[in-house]
Amino acid sequence: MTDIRDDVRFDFEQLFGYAPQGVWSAPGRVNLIGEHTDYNEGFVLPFAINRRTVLALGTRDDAVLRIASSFADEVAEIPLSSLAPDALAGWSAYPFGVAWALGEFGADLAAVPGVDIYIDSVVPVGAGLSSSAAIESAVAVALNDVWQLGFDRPTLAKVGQLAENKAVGAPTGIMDQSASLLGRADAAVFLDCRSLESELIDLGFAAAGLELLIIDTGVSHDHATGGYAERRASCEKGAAVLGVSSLRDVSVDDLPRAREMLDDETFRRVRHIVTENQRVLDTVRALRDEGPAAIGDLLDASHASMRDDFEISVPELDLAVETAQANGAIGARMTGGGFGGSAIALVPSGGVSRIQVAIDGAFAEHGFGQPVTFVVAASDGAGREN
Ligand code: GAF
Repeated sequence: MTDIRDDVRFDFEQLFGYAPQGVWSAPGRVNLIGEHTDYNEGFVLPFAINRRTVLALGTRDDAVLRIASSFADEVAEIPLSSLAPDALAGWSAYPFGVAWALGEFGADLAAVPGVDIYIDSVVPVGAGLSSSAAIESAVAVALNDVWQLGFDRPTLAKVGQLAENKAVGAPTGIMDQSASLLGRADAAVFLDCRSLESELIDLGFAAAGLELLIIDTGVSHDHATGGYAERRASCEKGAAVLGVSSLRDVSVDDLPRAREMLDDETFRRVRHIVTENQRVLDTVRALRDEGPAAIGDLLDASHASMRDDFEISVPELDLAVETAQANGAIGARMTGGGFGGSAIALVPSGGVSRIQVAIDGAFAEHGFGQPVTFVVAASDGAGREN
């Protein structure tokens, strides 16, 4: 089997006609718990996964950016001086958007050389595993290195988020880029999305005889349109009516009063965020004090809250979760922004194939498309490969 790092070097040289200066990579992420809490200044607990986006980069002697990839036919090209959110479209808006956003954070784009970049990826697209954040983070660390910008990782996460918000047009939070940049093997990133302080929490899955199974339903989603932005707007409305700057400032004890002040739908959106923040804190405590076998009920409760209160699940995700729970998973939930994508199940090591078979059977019985199931491990965040 060839190594993707050798492949991108080879493909870069074939396409651009010279050897790249180096190879960088960044992982996708899975969120263990803490959904839609990031843009409410709450808590999240994602981890970087062992599926990476890899790029080769070479500097040019002019001020032009050229980007090619294994997943698009054309070579996209733009002068550094023309970078602006409105000038970007299609998949190249992700990498070009990062270059633009570095400028917004203070990089002098008039003083840096142009670059050629070739990108390849084994992060599944549309699966809710942040293939987009993986591209943004790989490009951010690579440009930060070759342009010698000296930004720290929390700042690079904000750069990636700005690219996604303004160049791609998806009103997403800071979680995905943070996981891709701050992740470590066998650990989750416990991030306070208000202070942006983070801490690595040991997962200990292997020592506990557990595996984290991803069930990609194949139902694709898009956070630049529709439901994601609507949920964000509901949260902002709830915070405004309750007189707080963000739902981070609402506690579980405040919920009875919130019920009296809010319409039913907004109340349920708020209740999801408030209880989900508490579940993240409880999950961190359980991981520290008792180990991962103790977090199953929290995962299950998170799914129920997303299905019933936040209403971002779909029948395929509910079926994946219920089937995993009924076939030996100690906990399961949909993960990511919702409206499609993947579910996760925390499963005893010997029980993975039983759950896979049960899920395949259940999906076939319901006439749903065949899901893709695979185990992921917590891995290191973005960095230079060679
Ligand atoms: C998507 C977004 F990009 C994240 O910022 C986060 O809001 C997540 O959905 C839901 O938790 O992945």
